[in-house]
Amino acid sequence: MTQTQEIGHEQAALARLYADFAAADMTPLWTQREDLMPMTPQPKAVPAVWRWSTLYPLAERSGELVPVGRGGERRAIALANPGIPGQPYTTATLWTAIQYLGPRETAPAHRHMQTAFRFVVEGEGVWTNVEGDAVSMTRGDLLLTPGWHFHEHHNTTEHPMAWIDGLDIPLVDQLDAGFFEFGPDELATTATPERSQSERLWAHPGLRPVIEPERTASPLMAYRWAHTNAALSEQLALEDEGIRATPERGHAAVRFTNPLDGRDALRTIRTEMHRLRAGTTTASVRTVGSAVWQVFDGSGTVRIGEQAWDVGTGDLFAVPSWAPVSIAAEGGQLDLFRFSDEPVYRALGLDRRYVESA
Ligand code: 1HN
Repeated sequence: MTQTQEIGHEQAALARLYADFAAADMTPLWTQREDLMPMTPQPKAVPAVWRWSTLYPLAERSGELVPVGRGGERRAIALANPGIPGQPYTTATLWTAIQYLGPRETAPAHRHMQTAFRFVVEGEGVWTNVEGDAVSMTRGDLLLTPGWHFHEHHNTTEHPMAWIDGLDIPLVDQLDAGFFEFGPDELATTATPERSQSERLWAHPGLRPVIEPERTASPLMAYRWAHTNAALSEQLALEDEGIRATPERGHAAVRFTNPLDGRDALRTIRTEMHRLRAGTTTASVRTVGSAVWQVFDGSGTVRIGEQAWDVGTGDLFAVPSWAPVSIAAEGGQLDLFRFSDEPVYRALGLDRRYVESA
């Protein structure tokens, strides 16, 4: 055989080998290594911004055209990352939606393994009943719905209300861990108390009731703006007094926690509120795992990777895994709500963080 004939022979044998791999449902690593084990995270989700001025009118139109009720369950419209086409996912692990409830409307009871929260940038008048406990929703409040808790929503007023939902739907989908159950068709309660039972029992600073709770999820269903605002203001005031209080200069931050153990308020989702003094620019930080931010008050510029956006009250942005993010408060003080999947990465030993030097 000539050398050329030998090479031809080997190529034909290789082609047969690959064909036989495919026929046997096998894939060799050497053709795939960079997809399977990239040098750094390669998220499909891309940095993206959604404007409140776009979201709200579309939610309002849904309110006029689309009823809310059994089956669909919620008038929630997901923020779908353009890097993950065909899926209603904001990042690889997080689902974010604007939900709209018209005057006197009700969203029926159900429960699911997916963990959820609501965050309110404007409006009031809806109560979310969590396991039969009526929890009011007003601007700046964070309301929890831990996994497998029955919940329903109820607008008791003559005006509509919209808010943001965050859930770990993509994560639970990947893990094939989803269970769902419908609840009763009638409201568990039509009560409209100022304070939920959960707050009356659990929202006293540094004090926990001595009874043993029934669950390990946070027993506190509402984190009120008055407390969040005071905590942030005090951090900046203490910083002015020369006391160590903030994660970086001009940047106050609090994390919402489970009063049972001081860990994240939700098992799979980290929730935080950040306040930047006017003129402050944060360090550029990369974290493994993804996050979604919503501007609560003020305006500024967010840089994610190579791109920059001007953002204002109500605007949301998605930060994919390992994308560097930096936020600048331009004009006045800037308040932002942030949620992420960090507790999951932490629990699995996959967490990593890198602060780029200025
Ligand atoms: C859900 O239960 C809510 O309770 C919001 O408000 C969004 C998306 C998918 C499945 C269940 C809510 C949801 C959801």
